[in-house]
Amino acid sequence: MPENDSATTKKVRLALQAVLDAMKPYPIYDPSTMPREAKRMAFLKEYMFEDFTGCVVMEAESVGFALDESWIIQNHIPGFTGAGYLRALRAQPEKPEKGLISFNMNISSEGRWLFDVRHRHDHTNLNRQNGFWMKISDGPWKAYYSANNDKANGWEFGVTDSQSTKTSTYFVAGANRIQIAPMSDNFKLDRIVAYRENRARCAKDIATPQVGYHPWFDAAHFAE
Ligand SMILES: [Ca+2]
Repeated sequence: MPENDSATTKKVRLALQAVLDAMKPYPIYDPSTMPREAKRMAFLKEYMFEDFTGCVVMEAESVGFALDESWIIQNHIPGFTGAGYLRALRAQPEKPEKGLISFNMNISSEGRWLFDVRHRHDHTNLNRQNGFWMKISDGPWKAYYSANNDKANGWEFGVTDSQSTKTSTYFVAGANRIQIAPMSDNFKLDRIVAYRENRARCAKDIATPQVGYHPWFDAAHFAE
């Protein structure tokens, strides 16, 4: 406390100190030490979708992925669900090396699960730009294609590994994972669904919302 602090100088001094205190950086919000972007991405990459009585709906655009020019999130073509869709930017027909995206599921009903992917392919030759890579649990990476190469249907379910349109695996209770990667550029993925045999209607109904969806996790995060 200064010796000759008059009432006036004290008032000014305290007011000045209040301004200085208000501008002092609060340590935990110091931008230079807060890796906000990286922290958000880490959370998204480990996002765990919950099993909703044998039906898991996952928006393709809702989990994190490396920004290595493999995918882009878009919302240009109407008819998608959720906040948009993933569009493959990379053609890697030989093997999936880049653009791997994980979808983690917390499964409560152990047993045989089926999968499908809502997608679209827009090349005038419907046999082109129509595939992607997918790895289910510990199984091998396999090429999957749109099951429909006869006519342009827009957004649709139905993918095949060239052997069968019934893609399935055995899931244990607890954490399970599927992964995707781009194979042909321009292929678009809207949502991925996993379901028990008797829950196909829930899984294929596009009105079924994404499970574990948080209201603050909205389209604004994915604006281009
Ligand atoms: Ca979507």
